[in-house]
Amino acid sequence: MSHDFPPLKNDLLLRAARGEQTERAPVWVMRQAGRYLPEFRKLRLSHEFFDICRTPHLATEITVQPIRRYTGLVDAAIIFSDILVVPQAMGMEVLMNPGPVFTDPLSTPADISKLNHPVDVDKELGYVFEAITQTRRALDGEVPLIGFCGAPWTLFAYMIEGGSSKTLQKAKTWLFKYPEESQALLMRIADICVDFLVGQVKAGAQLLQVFDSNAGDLSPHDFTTFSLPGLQHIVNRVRARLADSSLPIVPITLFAKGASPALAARAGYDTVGLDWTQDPRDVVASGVTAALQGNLDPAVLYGGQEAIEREVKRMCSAFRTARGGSTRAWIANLGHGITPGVDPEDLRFFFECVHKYSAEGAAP
Ligand code: 1CP
Repeated sequence: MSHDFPPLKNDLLLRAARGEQTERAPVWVMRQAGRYLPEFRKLRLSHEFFDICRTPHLATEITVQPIRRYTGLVDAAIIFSDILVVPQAMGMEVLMNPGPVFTDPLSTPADISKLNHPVDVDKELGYVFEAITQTRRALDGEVPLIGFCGAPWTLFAYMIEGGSSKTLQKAKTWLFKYPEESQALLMRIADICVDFLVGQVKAGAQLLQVFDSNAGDLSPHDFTTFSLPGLQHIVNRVRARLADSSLPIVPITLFAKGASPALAARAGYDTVGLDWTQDPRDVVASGVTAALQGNLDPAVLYGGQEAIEREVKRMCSAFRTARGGSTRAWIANLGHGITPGVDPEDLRFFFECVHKYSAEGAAP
């Protein structure tokens, strides 16, 4: 590889993702570069959301904000971007005001012909690759950098709904009314995700995460029929392409929110992310052997420090019991993204509690 990045000083995340025993659980939180941070809100006042994503030095600055604030406490950075940059690369216009809005969502399969095909990922998403490379330099090896993308089903749902939706009625209509066209579009998105993730590793990403945030809206049968094939395609093709290009075969995490972890595990990712409705003891008992990530209810961060300490202790004990007494192969995190109203000092306390209660030899 042509990059010459500073050596990594903290590899807890990568070791846990590979299933190893670590001195304590590595910890980061989804959406850690975001609205709960005053330094983010300040920069956001003068810049549109997607302008920040498209401006590598701004994306770098925001990515490192939580690393700077929580030096020595947080064990990973995640590149500042959004899952919706993929639909943009496919030719769709997406605004953020304040949630995502597509100006011209797909309404019937005839609209698929309006999408860019094929998508030149280097050209359309090169700004993400540049941001990753700049961020790797800025991090100076303090912590590994995570790259990510949205899962085909979650992106498909946004492209049809035109924004966030409680019921996903339009997207599900497609699955049941146009199953073949839906599957073809899902696989087209999956192929773009493959190029995008491989490009992120080439640019310097050290672990990848796929967000299937809408997975829980599908029945187990429909998740298996419509979401799982794209997820499997992504992990298999990314690993093969990395090997063919002599790039590092980085660990890959699947966060399929709301899906059964045993089903999600069938996709074959190194790590399976859990939301807070799942108990790690049940997950391991159901035969899942992948590393696990999660899973504190993000709302606990509103409960004050006594609640945070009590719930982190409970979480550590659950993951430790799940693995027969060790915190092997566990990446501590919330069960979904951190929300805008959290006090950054309470997040600091969360990190400190994870360090204390996940340590080898800590009281069970
Ligand atoms: O106005 C603002 O500043 C927007 C807030 C914001 C932020 C900080 C959005 C809008 N996206 C992001 C960044 C973001 N999005 C990251 C960056 C890095 C980090 O984690 O620190 C990541 C990984 C995402 C991923 C993302 N975007 C997902 C998957 C994860 C999840 O939370 O389920 C989804 C569904 C989106 C869509 C999206 N982007 C933004 C909004 C408001 C939404 C709708 C869904 C939502 O409200 O969470």
